[in-house]
Amino acid sequence: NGRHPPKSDENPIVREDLRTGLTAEAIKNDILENLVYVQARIPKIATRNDWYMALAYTVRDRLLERWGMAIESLQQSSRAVCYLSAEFLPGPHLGNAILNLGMYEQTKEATARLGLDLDALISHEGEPGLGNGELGRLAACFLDSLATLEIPTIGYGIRYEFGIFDQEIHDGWQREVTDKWLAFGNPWEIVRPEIAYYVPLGGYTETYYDRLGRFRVRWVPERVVKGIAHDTPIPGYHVENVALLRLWKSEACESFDFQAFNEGDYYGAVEDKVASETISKVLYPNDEPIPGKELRLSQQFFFVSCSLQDMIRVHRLGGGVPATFDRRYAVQLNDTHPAIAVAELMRLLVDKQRIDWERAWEITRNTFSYTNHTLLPEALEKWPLPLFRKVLPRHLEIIFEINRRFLEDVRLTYPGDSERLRRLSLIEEADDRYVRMANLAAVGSHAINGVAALHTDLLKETVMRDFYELYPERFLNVTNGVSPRRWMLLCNPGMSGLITDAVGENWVCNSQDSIAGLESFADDGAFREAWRKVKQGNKMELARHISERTGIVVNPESLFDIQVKRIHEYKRQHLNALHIISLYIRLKRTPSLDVPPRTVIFGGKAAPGYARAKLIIKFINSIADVVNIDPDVADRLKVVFFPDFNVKNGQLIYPAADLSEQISTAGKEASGTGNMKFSLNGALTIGTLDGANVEIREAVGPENFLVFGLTAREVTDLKMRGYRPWESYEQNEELREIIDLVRSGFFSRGDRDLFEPLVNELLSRDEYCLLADYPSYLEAQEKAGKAYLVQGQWLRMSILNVARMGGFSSDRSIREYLDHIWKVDSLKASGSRGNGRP
Ligand code: OAK
Repeated sequence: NGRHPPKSDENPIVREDLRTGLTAEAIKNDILENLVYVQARIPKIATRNDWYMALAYTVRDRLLERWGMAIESLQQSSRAVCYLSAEFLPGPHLGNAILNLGMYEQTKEATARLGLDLDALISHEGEPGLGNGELGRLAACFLDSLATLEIPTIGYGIRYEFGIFDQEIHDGWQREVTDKWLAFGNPWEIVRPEIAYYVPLGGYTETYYDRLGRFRVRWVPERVVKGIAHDTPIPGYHVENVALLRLWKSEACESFDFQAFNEGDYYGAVEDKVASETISKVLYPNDEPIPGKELRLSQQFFFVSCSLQDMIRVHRLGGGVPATFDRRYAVQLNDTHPAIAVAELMRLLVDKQRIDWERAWEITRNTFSYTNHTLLPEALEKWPLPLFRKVLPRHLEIIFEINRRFLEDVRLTYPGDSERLRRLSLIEEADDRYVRMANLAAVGSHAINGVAALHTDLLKETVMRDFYELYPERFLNVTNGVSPRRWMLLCNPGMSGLITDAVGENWVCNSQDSIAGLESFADDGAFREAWRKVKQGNKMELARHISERTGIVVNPESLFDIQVKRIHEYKRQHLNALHIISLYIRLKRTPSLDVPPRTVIFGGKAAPGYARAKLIIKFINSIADVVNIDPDVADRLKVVFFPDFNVKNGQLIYPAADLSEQISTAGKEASGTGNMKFSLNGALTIGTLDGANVEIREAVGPENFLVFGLTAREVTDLKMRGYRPWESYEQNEELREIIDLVRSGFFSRGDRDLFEPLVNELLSRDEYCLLADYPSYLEAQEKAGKAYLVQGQWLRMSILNVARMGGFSSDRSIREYLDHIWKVDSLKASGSRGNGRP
């Protein structure tokens, strides 16, 4: 359109210098043009949202220049990574894109010339909340790393119209408010009505003989919906590559049923349209599976089918044939939500492409690999057979056939071991029958990984033990990681600047080696002072937001003790709450107590149907109500529940933390990635030996990590012996006092019943062993308080944490996936191994 004059004659989209070729003046002009021609506003009456949109389109234009190149390389590359995930949590795009494109300074100048504040425009953006928690956020960090490492990548998922709910707090309780992320339009996506696929659902199957006289099966669906591609470019850092995030929106095949319309049944005619659009309407807000929800199964199949059909089409465009599908694609199943892909690819290859079963199965197994993200037994997905048959009759037949062949092999390996056969079967045969999605994923994948060393070990010992014994070579660990771009460079510019001054800018992409250079500054007084100032600034900024959002005034000099994550009993926010009560009582009793002032901050959403998690939020807020107005502890203890924890708020919270609470019952948290974000931003961790905490502690050094609590094995042993939590209550005076205080109604305006469900669970069962871990948690907290009082030492530990966290970059995780699972080469690498068999 002539707005971006080509810099090169041969290729109009190649720039001489991607990082500096974007002058402030050019950017300014583009913003103005977009304001007028896209946003239809003149500067005089433009709102902040108008300017934000104009700037967003300006930045997106620069991304789209890279888009064409990325598509081309996708088609030309020998093998591409496809990341199938029901959830993606990319966070706000604008700041990240500006940073990754290397155009921050020019954009700052351009907006200044227009009388605008760039940082205000960046903070104006909301976020696509298309995920519940860490599983979706991990997917987003992985796309960032894949783009940065210049790997041809497509992330496939669902374009939910309503993402995770917004959380409000009223009278201490969580209230869910509908997410409106699309209300003002989404400048980052490109709708592609021409890239659409039909997805059959329901109905029945029938057999027939084809023209060659071969016996075949045909699926006669009850209805067919259409999936339409919505594309978002995900830029790599200072490279020309972008990863492609392709999300599917469901629509009716025909907007109207014209026959019904002509018969005068207007509402009947639009019914199908409404039903079809329902599929991508809303994200299920649970971080555990939702048993028996037909819509959820339809969502999973819908996005998987669109994605596989899309891969086949792109492969064909590049001259490929279905029989070489596995050489073109490495497809990762992000937990079992997309595991139906195993049966769907078989259907597409066998029923549609007429490839024989054995060959199709080989292709399928070469294509897929599966990541497990939880050991919680209640979180393992299984579908009641009647429901499964109703939605996916053909897939059930295919799963039966996969299972028949699989169990035949198992029988040969373990003759007479019918118990094992029962456990390995893809079908659970109890009173009711279920399809086991983890078993389907395991059988249909060539690699199975856990997300932290401990988690992978436990996976092999517990939920996947039989599969591990059967296929030991398929199992490996890939510890999670986080993007140092978003989780340091973008969210913590002050600290990033210090690091760059100290070790150069390589740490942003090559974390492990470069950032380690920071160690030698840990004893440097001037550096420590600069570090302290940065942290202090971050804390003041968070304090400002806390006061705006909650009205609570906190002391930025106090120790910021933070726990942000989904609210769940196994994550034990209520253990943290018990510690607050103990500190409160101690301070009241002994005003001279030598502890630093503390601000305990919580954030996180509870699943709307998880009553006990919602009660934990109320519990925290009730404690806050009492503590925060008590003059006896004023300025020494404050409690804050920061509402609506999401990526954007996280970017504000992690950089301001002194102490990171990672206190799950050992063996329950698969990995954690929040733990990494905190430590990377200079917080010390107080944590159990759970998930990636174990590896973080090893990396930063045990002397720079506050460990406490039972180990995973000790938890199992304790339960085996018979755990009697009430004995802890009886034996520990302080614990008794705390629990009695809660029971007395002290935190609930005299209401003795309000927290009864929490207290009762702790005293009678205590599934997550809070009382067992309580004494050692308290001890570790005391240690943290003491350590904080010796400021120089604390700063030293903080610097060492950052210096030693380089290995937790998602770039490292992705390199491991590439080398050990996907066997995909970077676009910049010469030569190729992707043509070989995976
Ligand atoms: C959600 C639904 C089903 C199964 C797992 C999850 C999930 O979010 N798991 C989380 O995955 C993260 C990324 O690997 C881990 O860091 C968390 O520990 C784990 O709970």
